[in-house]
Amino acid sequence: MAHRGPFVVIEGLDRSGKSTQAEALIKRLQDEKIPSKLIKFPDRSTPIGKLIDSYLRSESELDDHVVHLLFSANRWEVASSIVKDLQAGTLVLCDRYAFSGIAFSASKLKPDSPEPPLAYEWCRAPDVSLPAPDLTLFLDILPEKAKERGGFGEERYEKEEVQERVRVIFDRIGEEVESAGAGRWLVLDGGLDQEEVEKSIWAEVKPLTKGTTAPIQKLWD
Ligand code: FDM
Ligand code: MG
Repeated sequence: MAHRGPFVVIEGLDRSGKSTQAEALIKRLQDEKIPSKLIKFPDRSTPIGKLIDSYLRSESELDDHVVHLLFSANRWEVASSIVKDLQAGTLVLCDRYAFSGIAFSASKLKPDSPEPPLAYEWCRAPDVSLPAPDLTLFLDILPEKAKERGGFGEERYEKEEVQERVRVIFDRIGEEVESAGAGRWLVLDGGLDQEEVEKSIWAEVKPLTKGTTAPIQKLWD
């Protein structure tokens, strides 16, 4: 049976170092001549991504349900190309995925109501059956520490109390990923020095680079 490429996701709070680590990892993979590709969600370049971008910059308002479904649609736009790349033997590295989708939407509150506007299960539903990652690296950081890093506070969700709630939901997601048996969820300390985080990520990813014959799983199925 032919080997396919592994699907690796990096998740975490804003300013946890995801994008820095994703770039360092893709460079390492390319140096090692391992076929690999970096993608990112939201992909702000597509027509759907442009609606998301304007919402995140607070240049437009959208109903919470609507923006959640746009984030999911933004993944479905490229779902089949992820599968194609994996089947061609390419390692696909993804900076944020459906887990951010659940964590940020399900953490929302409304000032005038005790009930969150979007239930956890409702948030999970639109991403059911997307290709499931083989490994998710969750860069854990305390929101108070993330806040001290540059740029925090520019976009809609970059507030300490939002990030606190998001972090709690990410914990729940991690447990569910592990118990569903669809891929590993690994928590890494994103508060450590960049080089240390790079080392621990490489230790996890290197063994996957030989590819796998395991079928691509589907998220939450
Ligand atoms: N975000 C990201 C969501 O709310 N839902 C999603 O499905 C995804 C992928 O968008 F605050 C949030 C998380 C973050 C914001 O992400 C923009 P980047 O990584 O800063 O571009
Ligand atoms: Mg951001």
